[in-house]
Amino acid sequence: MKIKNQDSKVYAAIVGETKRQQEGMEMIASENYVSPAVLEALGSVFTNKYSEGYPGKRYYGGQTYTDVVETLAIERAKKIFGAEHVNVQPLSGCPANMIVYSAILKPGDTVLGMDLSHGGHLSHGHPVTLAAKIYRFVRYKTNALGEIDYDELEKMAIAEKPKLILAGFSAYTRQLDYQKFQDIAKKVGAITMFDIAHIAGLIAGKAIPNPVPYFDIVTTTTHKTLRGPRGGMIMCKQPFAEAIDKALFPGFQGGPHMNNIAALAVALGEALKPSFKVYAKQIIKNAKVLEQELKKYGFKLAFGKTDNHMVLVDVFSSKGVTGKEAEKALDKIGITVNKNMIPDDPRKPFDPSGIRIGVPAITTRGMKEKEVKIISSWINQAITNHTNEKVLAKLHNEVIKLCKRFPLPK
Ligand code: DSN
Repeated sequence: MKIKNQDSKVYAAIVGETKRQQEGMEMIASENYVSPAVLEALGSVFTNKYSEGYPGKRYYGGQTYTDVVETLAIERAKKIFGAEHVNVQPLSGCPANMIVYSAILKPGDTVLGMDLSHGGHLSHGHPVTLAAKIYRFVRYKTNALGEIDYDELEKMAIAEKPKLILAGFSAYTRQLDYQKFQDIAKKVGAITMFDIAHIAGLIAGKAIPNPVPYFDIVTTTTHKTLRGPRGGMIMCKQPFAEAIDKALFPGFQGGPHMNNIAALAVALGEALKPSFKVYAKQIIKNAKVLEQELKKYGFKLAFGKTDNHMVLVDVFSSKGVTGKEAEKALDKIGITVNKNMIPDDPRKPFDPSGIRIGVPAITTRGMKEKEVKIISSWINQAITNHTNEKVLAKLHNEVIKLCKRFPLPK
């Protein structure tokens, strides 16, 4: 590495982070490990290039090869998701969502989006966001069975007359009824949008049904289950294409990050391979085992169960341990998760009742049901002994040993 001689401080941080990732278990549901090919593309000379505009219609010269990689990314995404139109330039998920809002809404327009504590996402209209200052978001929730309350959603749609009905989540663990969203939107004349950031890889690997045919617009990040570089993507039906492309550039962003787009093309190439289907299906199997094992240890899960890659565990009512304490205990044994609100959480966001645990990254390392059972037992032991440093140190050694048997992608 050239950095070693040039900048010892950054080099040391890279070495440290590499060791942390190798010896620790990444169970933050939105994280993953990219392949060396994706990393190479990210570190390629494409980072040097400005390419405002779109393939064949750029504002600067020298676009022979940027057009190649952007077109490859678009065509591969279309093939994977069956999308009519794809824009691969959003810098990440929040900008992608904001670009869509600005393309189809006027200030003050109403949007129905999922409540954050019920698994939604900040960018779906949480009051602290810029989007919520511009548009009028009304939030829907899940019912006692952990399902989206579609009857309530329909009533809200009729009462609120939204311009946009937004599906999507960052901590919700159940399969959505795509048809119901479409039917409700049709009834009130709303546009439909689904932010599939968390489940894009499960859809690409055909482990869960593809929502792209059902929704007018679909946004995603590219670095979660899809296992690509950090970035975003917007897919839409043809009638929305021009407005969305213009809303992105010149409306919202400047030059696209072409090294990310090259890396995305590589990742989408990987997602087209049969091995990605095996990966996506294994994620679902691993999450199911995690769900069953944690229930066996007496943990209550928000939404009752999981149909995707993660679980949301109510550690506070299950074990009297807060989300913050559980996150810290797991950190000490080398398992990284995040504290998370549960539906209508009586506690505060900085120390909520829950933790969110996901399996995409450990599945990339090749861990299967057998390992997930062991990991579940360690999670239980760490949380129930969260003040016992001796137990935590012993568990940490076990985690390191297992991680060494399942190295990061080479
Ligand atoms: N931060 C991502 C997540 O963890 O779900 C979503 O933006």
